[in-house]
Amino acid sequence: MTLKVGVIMGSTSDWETMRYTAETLAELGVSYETKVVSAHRTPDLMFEYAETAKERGIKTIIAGAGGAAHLPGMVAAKTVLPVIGVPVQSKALDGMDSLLSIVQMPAGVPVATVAIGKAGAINAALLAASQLAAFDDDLSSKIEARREAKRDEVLNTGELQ
Ligand code: RP5
Repeated sequence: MTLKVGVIMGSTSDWETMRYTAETLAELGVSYETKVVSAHRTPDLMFEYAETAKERGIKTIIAGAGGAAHLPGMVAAKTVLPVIGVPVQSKALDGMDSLLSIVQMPAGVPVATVAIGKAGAINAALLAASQLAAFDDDLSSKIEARREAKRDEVLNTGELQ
């Protein structure tokens, strides 16, 4: 399977959140790689990753980071691939710092920002899959099937008494 999504994160501590991205991509059969790339601790690696992602076949990058979460924005500055930013729930400020660091990009360098934490990590995978599904009917059917399964779960467990 060709490599499609690059899932990167600022620290190994982000894996607790970003594993939901990986799990969701795996569930949909989307090929991905995972890597720790830090904007602050390994800036040269971050630029190299962003600059070479496209030529390595990656179609979308999902970048998770917490606190001073500069990774998604800096990666977006160095590639024209779509970048989805996942704000990791930080200990000190509960992820509001991560969210605001990621979401307020200047016009011209977009980062699609999802919710803080687990929901955002799952949705980042679904968003990346939807982008790829525009050119892949089989993947589109898998996303629809997942939606339907979730709908049925709610319908089947919706009785509270
Ligand atoms: C950010 O700093 C990472 O994305 C992580 O969310 C946060 C804390 O990193 P650690 O101190 O746990 O390595 O760069």
